[in-house]
Amino acid sequence: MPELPPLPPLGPEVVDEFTRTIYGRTPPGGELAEVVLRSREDGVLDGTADRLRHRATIRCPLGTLEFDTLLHLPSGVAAAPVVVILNFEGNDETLTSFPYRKIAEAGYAVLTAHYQQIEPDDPNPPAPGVRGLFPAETWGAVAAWAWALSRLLDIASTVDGIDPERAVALGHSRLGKAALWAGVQDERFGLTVSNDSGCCGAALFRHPGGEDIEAITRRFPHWFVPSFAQYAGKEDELPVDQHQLLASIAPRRVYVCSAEDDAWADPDGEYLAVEAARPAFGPGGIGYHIRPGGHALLEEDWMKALAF
Ligand code: GTR
Repeated sequence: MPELPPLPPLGPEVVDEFTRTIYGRTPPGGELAEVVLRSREDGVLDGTADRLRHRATIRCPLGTLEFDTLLHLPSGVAAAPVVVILNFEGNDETLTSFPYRKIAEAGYAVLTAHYQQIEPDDPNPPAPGVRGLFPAETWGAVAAWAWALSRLLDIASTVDGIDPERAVALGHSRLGKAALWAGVQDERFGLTVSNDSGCCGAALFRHPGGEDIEAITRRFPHWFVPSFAQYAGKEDELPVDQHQLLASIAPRRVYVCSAEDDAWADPDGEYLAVEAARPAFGPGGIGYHIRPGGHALLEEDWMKALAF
């Protein structure tokens, strides 16, 4: 493996380099205009949680963005810490894929929205997403999803029963990349969790294995700034590497989850990034697990991350 860029000095310059080279600049603005309660069911999941659905409106410079959220609050908790997470298949699909009952029993609230209601995952989207609501900006879709995690926290902050001072940004795979970028930029997140986030997430570019810049920019050009593709096959010329991304979140906490059979996300490269970033954190500031199995966000990942 080629030598990694040095960990120090960290600071705004390193984050600027990630902005310029990979993710693009997130524009200022985008204000929460309205959060309308659509439904509320108390005592679901055998009385462990209350389930609320909202419709949120965000006012952006060139128009408004509307999307639906699904919230689970742990029953009987006055001010619960909250996990914000985008989902892949729609809010209702999380009712069967997220371990909501266990999460509620652990005392956490979860607020989720469907990622493609924010920004389509398509190099030639049929309709523009939130990026079309800001003038002349160059952010990629990963940055738009990261922006959405911050908006989810804005929404959570308006709801009784949540302690917005204890907020977790969590994401799986491409949305794990977004969670890390949200964690770097939004200091309200006390914990950032990436699950199987791989290339442009927690995995080192300079560690060979799994997805590389050529593959990711060919298949997903819309995720990043267009100029990132110039680094295809030139990983060791990148001015940054992902241990610096993790370290940029310090002193706030980070937890990285890998899976043994998820070679495309390069679990070894994720582990090495965590170890290289560790000196930037205080004791217990960064954690890692690897579990058997493949590319998925499983109950074990949720519960180990929340226990951390
Ligand atoms: C893959 C992509 C990865 C990862 C994954 C996912 O196709 O190559 O970077 O993001 O999708 O999001 O499941």
